[in-house]
Amino acid sequence: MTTAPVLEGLRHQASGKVREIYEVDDAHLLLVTTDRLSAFDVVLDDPIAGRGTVLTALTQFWLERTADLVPNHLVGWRAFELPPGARHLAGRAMLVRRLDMIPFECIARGYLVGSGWKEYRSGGTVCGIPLPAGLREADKLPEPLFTPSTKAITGHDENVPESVLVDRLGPDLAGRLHDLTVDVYSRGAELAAGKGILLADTKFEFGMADGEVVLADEVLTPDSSRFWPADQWRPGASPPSFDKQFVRDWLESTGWDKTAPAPRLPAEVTDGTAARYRDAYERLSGRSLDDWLAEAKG
Ligand code: PZK
Repeated sequence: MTTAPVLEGLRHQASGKVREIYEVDDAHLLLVTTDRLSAFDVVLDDPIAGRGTVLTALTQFWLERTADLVPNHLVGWRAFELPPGARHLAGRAMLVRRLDMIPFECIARGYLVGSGWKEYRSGGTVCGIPLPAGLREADKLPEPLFTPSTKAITGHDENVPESVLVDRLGPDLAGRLHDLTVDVYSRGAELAAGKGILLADTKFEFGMADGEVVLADEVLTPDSSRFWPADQWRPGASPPSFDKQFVRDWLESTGWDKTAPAPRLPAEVTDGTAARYRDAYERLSGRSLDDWLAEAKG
């Protein structure tokens, strides 16, 4: 547990595991992503150099490539667009529109994995949605599923049937969230597949502004999604995570009991992980991270 940095002229509002939010004015917030990484639900002491920049660059990339599908909260990310007290954070800070957040996580699943695979194996459904028989672990689903969840009071999120969204938000808004979730995921998954990366599933957050649904938060990053290297995907086994597998495998090899603090990571593990994050951005965007960062810093 650490304290969020003091930024001149900005009031700290909230901390996520590896991110911070500050208030800019009535209509804007600043989201800052750190270089820290969590594994097995523990935030590690050793930063992964450039990780905050990759998560920010990926979000900026995807928001630009989905802006024709849905308006989004991003207002600025280049130094000159940020409040003066945050310009030194250019590359891992985003100025965003302050929204009324919709209190559901909008999840799209394109592949049968994790808790979805377990539920399918026991009863042929995923989040209560019936699927064809005979699917294997990590199989591509016939169509992406919309499987919303809600923040449970204690820690982890709780899946809810789509009917709960219909009851709480009304059929029009619930239907719009379903369609946007599937459409933005499908756009991302198709582009990524062409670059050798499978997006197995992802989580979106939406908010409202002026009566309009707006895409918020981070978008199609390895923290909000499962990224798989396409060449290591084969149905019948769970593919390794593109980014965290290297850290998880090393931590497992130490015999660590998964309670904080985690063991300190050797340089080859932090450096190898940093290289994987950078590679994910560069493969997806076709742009060097240094080039993007130079534009951010101005
Ligand atoms: C908002 N979070 C999650 C993100 C954290 C927590 N555009 C917005 N308007 C209003 N609220 C939010 C957003 C966005 N995005 C997002 N919580 C509130 C979150 C980053 C760091 F500590």
